Amino acid sequence: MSENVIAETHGKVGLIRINRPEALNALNNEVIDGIGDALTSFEADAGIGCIVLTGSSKVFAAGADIGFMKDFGYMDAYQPDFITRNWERIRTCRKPVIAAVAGYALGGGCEIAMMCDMIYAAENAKFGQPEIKLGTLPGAGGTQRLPRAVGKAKAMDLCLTGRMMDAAEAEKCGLVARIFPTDKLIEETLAAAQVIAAYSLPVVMMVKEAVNRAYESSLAEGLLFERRTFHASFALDDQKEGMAAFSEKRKPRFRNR
Ligand code: DAK
Repeated sequence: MSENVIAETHGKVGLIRINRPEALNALNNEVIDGIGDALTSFEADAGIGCIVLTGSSKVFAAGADIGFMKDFGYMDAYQPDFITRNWERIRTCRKPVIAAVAGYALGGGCEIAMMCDMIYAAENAKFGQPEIKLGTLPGAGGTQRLPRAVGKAKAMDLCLTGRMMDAAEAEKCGLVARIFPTDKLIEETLAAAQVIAAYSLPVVMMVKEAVNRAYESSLAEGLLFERRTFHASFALDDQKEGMAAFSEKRKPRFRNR
C-alpha cells in the first residue's frame, strides 16, 4: 500500500487516512491507488462493516496534484483515462464509505468526498471547486454531484466563482450530513460508523444501493427498485432475527446472512 495512505482497523470499521501533508494531501496516482487498495482489502474483510475516508485535522485534500498535471497535453489525460481509471473506485465499493472532512476539501478533494456515501464535517472544513481559477473545470464529478447535493444555484455559484464554503453553509445546503468539533471529528465519525457496522451487512448494502438509486433513476424506477429490494430482505435470516428480537424485547444478533 502507498505510504501516502494509512489504513487502520477500529473494531468493525476500516479507517483510511490520506497522509501527504507536504502537499496538503494533493491527490496523485499513488494516493488514489492507495485508497483503492485499502477499499479493496476492507471490502474483502468480512469483519468490516463500514469504511471511513479522512485526511488530517488541517486538510482532507487540496485537490488533484497540480504539479503532476500542469504540463499535460490532451493525450496525456485521454490515453491513460486520467481520473476515470482509479478515482471511481470509491463509487464501486459496496460497503458504506463515510468521508470525514476537516480543513480543505477542494477540487478533486471535494469530488472524492462527494463520491462517498455521506460527508461528516469538522467545524473547520472548507469545500470548494476552484478549478476555474486554474483555467480548467471540475473533472471528477464536481459539476454533476454538487448540483445534485446542493441544487443548481449554489453549485453554479461555487463552480463559477471558485469560492470556498464553510462547514455551516455546507450543512445548511445539504452537502454535509453532520458537523462535529474539529478535535472530535474522527471519534464521532467512528462512533457513527460502528453503529452502521453493527447492523446486518447485507441490509446495510441494500440500503446504500437503494438510496444511491435515487440519484440514478426516475422516481418510479427508484421506488420499484426499493420495493423489490425490500421484498428480498425477507429472504434474510437477519430479518427474522431482527423482528424476533424486537418481539422478544432483546438485542438482535445479526449474522450477515
Ligand atoms: N496540488 C499540488 N500541490 C499542492 C496543492 C495541489 N492541489 N495544493 C497545495 N499544494 C502544495 C503547495 O504547492 C505548497 O507546496 P510547497 O510550495 O510548500 O512545496 C503546499 O502544498 C502548501 O500549500 P500553500 O502554501 O498554498 O498553503 P496555504 O495554506 O497558503 O493555502 C490552499 C492552502 C489550499 C488555499 C492552497 O494551497 C491552494 O489554493 N491550493 C490549490 C487548491 C486547488 O486549486 N485545488 C484544485 C486543484 S485542481 C481532470 C479531472 C480533475 C481535475 C483536473 C483534471 N481531467 C479529467 C483532466 C481536478 C483538478 C483539481 O482538483
